[in-house]
Amino acid sequence: MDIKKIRFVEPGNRPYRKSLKNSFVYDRYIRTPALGLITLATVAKRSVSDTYMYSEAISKIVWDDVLDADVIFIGIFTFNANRGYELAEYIRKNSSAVIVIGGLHASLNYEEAVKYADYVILGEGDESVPKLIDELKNDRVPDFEGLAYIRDGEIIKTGEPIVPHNIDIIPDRNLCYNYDKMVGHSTIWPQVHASRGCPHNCAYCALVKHYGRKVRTRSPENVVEDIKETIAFHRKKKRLAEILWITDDNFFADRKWAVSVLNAIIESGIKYKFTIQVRYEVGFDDEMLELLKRAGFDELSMGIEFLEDEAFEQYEKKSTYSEILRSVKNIQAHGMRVRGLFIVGADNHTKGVGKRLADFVIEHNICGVLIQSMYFIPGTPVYDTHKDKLIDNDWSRCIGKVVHYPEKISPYDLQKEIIYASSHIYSFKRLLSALFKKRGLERILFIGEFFWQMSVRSDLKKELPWLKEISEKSGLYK
Ligand code: B12
Ligand code: SF4
Repeated sequence: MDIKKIRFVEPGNRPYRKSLKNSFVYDRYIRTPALGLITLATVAKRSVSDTYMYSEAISKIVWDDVLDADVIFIGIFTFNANRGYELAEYIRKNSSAVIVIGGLHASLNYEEAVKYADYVILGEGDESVPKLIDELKNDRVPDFEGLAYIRDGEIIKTGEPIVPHNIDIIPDRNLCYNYDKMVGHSTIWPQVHASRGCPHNCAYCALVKHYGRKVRTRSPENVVEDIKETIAFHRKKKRLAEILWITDDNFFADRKWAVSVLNAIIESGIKYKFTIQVRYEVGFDDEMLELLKRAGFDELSMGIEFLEDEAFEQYEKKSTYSEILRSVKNIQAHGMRVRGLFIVGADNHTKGVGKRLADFVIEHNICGVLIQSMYFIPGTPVYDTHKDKLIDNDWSRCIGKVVHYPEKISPYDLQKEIIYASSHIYSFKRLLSALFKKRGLERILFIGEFFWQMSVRSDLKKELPWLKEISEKSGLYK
C-alpha cells in the first residue's frame, strides 16, 4: 500500500482542557506527553516524512488531520487504555487507516487490545514500528515476531516481542502537536529516558515484563545530547520549577554506566536541576550520591512502597524498613531531598495504614509523595494471585484509586486512608510552614503539590459513596 501519512495518538486519561489553574499547578487536565510515543514518531518519520503526533495530555486531537492518515498508531498505558479503545473505535468508524495499538498495557493485555486494532505490536516499538511500515509499504501481510492480530475470529500472537538494542534515539519533541506552545506550564516536565529494563522482579511491577530484566542503556553522549536538546526545547518558555526528570525505572542497575552518564553530565557543564527515581540501595553508595549531587540532582524519588517487612517479603521487594530509613537518612546527609513513592492495599494493610504513612513522611522529612493503591495488570505476578479480587476492569481508575478488595481492609476504608495520608502530608499548616521555612524549588514544589493533592483528594472523595456500597455488598468486611 502507498503510505503517505502517519499519525500517532496518545489518549488522555482525562483529555486536556484549557484552564488558568492548569498553567500553574497540577490539575486534572494536563500532563506531559508520552516520550515513548514521540520516540516512535521520530523513528517512523525516517520512513514517512508526513509523520506527526497528538497527545490528549496537552491538546485536543485535530481529527481532520488524523482521519485521512494511512496508518494510525495509538499508545496505551493502563490508565489511558479505555480512552485509547474509544479513540480506536472512533477511527475505525470514520477512517480507512490501518490501526495499530501498542504500549505497556496493549503488550501485556494484547487479547483485549487486539479487538480494537488491525495489529497490536508487543513490547517496545523502536524496531517493529519501522518494520511494520516497511511490510505494509511492500504489500506484504505483516507477520513478524511480536505481533498480535485477529484472523477468522481467532487471536494470533506471532511470538515474543522484538527487543531493540540500539536505543540511542533523541525524541524530536517538535513532532508532537502543541508541545512547544505548552512548555513552561508547571505540570509539563522536561524528561529524558536513558535506559530500559530492570534486573529486579517486584511482584506488582509491569515494567519488568514489558522491558525485560536485562538492562539496555543509551550511550552517555547520546543522553547528554538529549538532555541539552530537552533543556533548550523547554527553555522556550520559563517554567517556575526548572527541573529535568530522568525517568528511568532503575537508572543505577548498571552502576558503571550510571557513573559514566553522571560524569558526562558534569563534564558537559550543563547547569540544571535534575530528579530521578532510585531504589533504596543507592542511598548506601556514597560515591554515587556525591556524583549525583555534583551533576545537579537535589532530589531523589525513592520507591519506598511499603513500611512493613512483611509486605516487602510478600511482593519480592527485597528491602526492609530499617534499610529504607538508613538510606533516606544518608541521602539527606548528602544534601539531597527524598521524595517517597508508596503503595497501599497490600494484603497485610489494615485501618491505620494512611496514618502510619503520613507519620513516616512528616517525621523523616520526606519532601513529597505519590500514593498509589495496588493495581493489577495481566502479566504481573500480583495479577495472577489477585485477579479474583478486582472490583471491575475499568482501567481508567488505575490512577491511584482503590481497584480491588484488599485482604484486611475494605476498598472504602482504604480509599479513606489515602485521603487521610494526603490531607495530613499536604495540610494547610504544612503549607504555611513550607511558605515560611522552605526556600527556592522546594517551596515551589510543595505549593504546587498542595493544590494537586487537593484535586486528587476531591476525586477520591467523590467515589466514597460507591465504594461504601460495594464494600458492604461484598460481605467480606464484617
Ligand atoms: C514519565 C512518566 C509519567 C509522566 C508522563 C506520562 C506519559 N504521558 O508518558 C507523568 C508524570 C504525567 C505520569 C503520570 C502517571 N503515571 Co507514569 N510514568 C512515567 C514513566 C516514569 C516514564 C514513561 C516513559 O517515558 N517511558 C519510556 C518510554 C521509552 O517507554 P514507553 O512510553 O513505554 O514507550 C515504549 C514502549 O512501551 C512502546 N510503545 C509505547 N507506545 C506505543 C505505541 C505503539 C503503537 C507501539 C507499537 C509501541 C508503543 O515503544 C516505546 C518506545 O520503545 C513510566 C515508567 C516507564 N518506564 O515507562 C511511568 C508509568 C507509565 N506511570 C505509571 C502510572 C501508574 C502513572 C500515574 C497513574 C501515577 C498516579 N498515581 O498519578 C499517572 C497517570 C497520569 C494520568 N492521570 O493520566 C505506570 C503505569 C503502569 C501501567 N500499567 O500502565 C508506569 C509504567 C510506572 C510504573 N512504575 O508502573 N507518568
Ligand atoms: S525495582 Fe522498580 S522497576 Fe525494578 S522490578 Fe522493582 S518496581 Fe519494577
